Amino acid sequence: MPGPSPASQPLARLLADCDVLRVRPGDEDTICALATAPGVGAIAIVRVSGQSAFRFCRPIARFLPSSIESHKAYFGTLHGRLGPLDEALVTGFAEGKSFTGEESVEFSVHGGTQISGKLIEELIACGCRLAKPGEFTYRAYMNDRIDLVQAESILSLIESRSGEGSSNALSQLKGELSGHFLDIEEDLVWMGAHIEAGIDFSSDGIELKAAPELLDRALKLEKKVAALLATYAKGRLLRDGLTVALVGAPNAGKSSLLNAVVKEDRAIVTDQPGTTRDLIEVETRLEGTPVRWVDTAGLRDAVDEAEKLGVERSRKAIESSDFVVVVMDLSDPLWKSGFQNFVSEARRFPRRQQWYVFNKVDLDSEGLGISDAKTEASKLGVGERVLFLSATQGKGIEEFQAAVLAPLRESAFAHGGVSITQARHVEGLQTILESLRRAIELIERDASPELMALELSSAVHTIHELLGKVFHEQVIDRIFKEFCLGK
Ligand SMILES: Nc1nc2c(ncn2[C@@H]2O[C@H](COP(=O)(O)OP(=O)(O)OP(=O)(O)O)[C@@H](O)[C@H]2O)c(=O)[nH]1
Ligand SMILES: [Mg+2]
Repeated sequence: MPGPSPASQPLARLLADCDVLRVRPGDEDTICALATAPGVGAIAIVRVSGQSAFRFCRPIARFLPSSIESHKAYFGTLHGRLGPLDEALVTGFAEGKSFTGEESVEFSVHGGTQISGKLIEELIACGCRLAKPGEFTYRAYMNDRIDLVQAESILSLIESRSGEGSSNALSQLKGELSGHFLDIEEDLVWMGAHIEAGIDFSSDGIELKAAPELLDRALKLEKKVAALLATYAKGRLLRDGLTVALVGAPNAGKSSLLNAVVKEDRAIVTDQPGTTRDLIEVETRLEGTPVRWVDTAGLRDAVDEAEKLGVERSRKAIESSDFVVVVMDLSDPLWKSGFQNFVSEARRFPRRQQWYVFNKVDLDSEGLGISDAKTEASKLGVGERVLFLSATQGKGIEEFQAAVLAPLRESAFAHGGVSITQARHVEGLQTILESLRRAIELIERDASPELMALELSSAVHTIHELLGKVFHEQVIDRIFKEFCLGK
């Protein structure tokens, strides 16, 4: 049966519900798993965690002393039921001093799958259970070593594909993002408590004392939440990298531009319009950020079926990219009408970054075309988004790449350095923002304080879910199943 809606619970009850984590079947087992990538390598690490970790490891690592010192590595020969297994370094971690918070052991054995596989079999024979994906991190969360946001950051750190992405994940792991969420929680609880305490049941009905102070705090919080939400655009780019679609009319030089950027002849270039039929994707790194360049078929009324399908794919590539680079041929006498069409079409994608690139400037020896194009761009309101280059002569390529990266550096994205990267955080912050806006409207209208209290309780419940302060089984399962085994 569904429980009562959070909005119907008073604040005090919501706060009391925090940190009540439910122990589930299997949570008290001692678990083991390979922590390093399977396959050939110099060493492999097998992890064990749980209340019987030391006891279950002893029959295998007989050289361990009777009192194991935490964080100390012991060297010796491991034994299985059928004889010696390997020479290994074994490190013990006392309860409360390990990543999971439980008694833990790490075996560093020789690499390859054989030895670590046999060691895991022996550990299971001694009473351990094979860990589920993410179960070590799950236990760290359950034992209050990290909150849910930090747990997610571990996954981001492992999966991060850029230097900036991993530093962002590390900031999250160190608790920077949780700190922002805790600030939001503090503001919401402060407001909720003030509303509940300030409800004055006077003879004229219910009214609220200290409303101006409350409104001021609510407006400041609204800005804070909106600013944090705005960091998602950058956070996602840091995590996944960016996709840049090169589009435009046939023969404009899209494939030539792709080849110039990736410094390789990856796409066929000819002077025949309609050369590229299919999408050509090449990945590079710009200042550590992965960038996927997608060369597309020239947009025109296709002359045959293959080209028609290619043009459809070009349109799909526009929809799914982060950046659209419209390539135009400055030497084409008809560039102006093409430019106007592209700008008006781009208005359909207001959120996406657009660049208008005029290629073949080497053919514009007197620079008349450039000055014409600049005037036209200002008229169309895209003067800031125009670039001039020559793909075949390599002129303006570096400036072009810098322009593509510019939004990543824009200070509008900055929020105390850390960005949100998870869709779950976006959903949660949006819900909070909506509740907050409704509460602000209620305060401004001098409406019933009870309604305000309901909105704020609902927002407090959401921030608790974000931080994992309330146990939400499905959310927790969804997060940890993304992890690899042994993490
Ligand atoms: N002079 C000059 N010619 C260029 C430049 N860039 C491309 N070209 C020429 O323009 C022609 C078309 O180039 P592509 O790169 O194939 O053009 P595209 O936009 O990919 O064309 P489609 O695949 O047909 O849509 C080729 O003959 C290129 O050599 C440039 O910067 N200067
Ligand atoms: Mg092409």
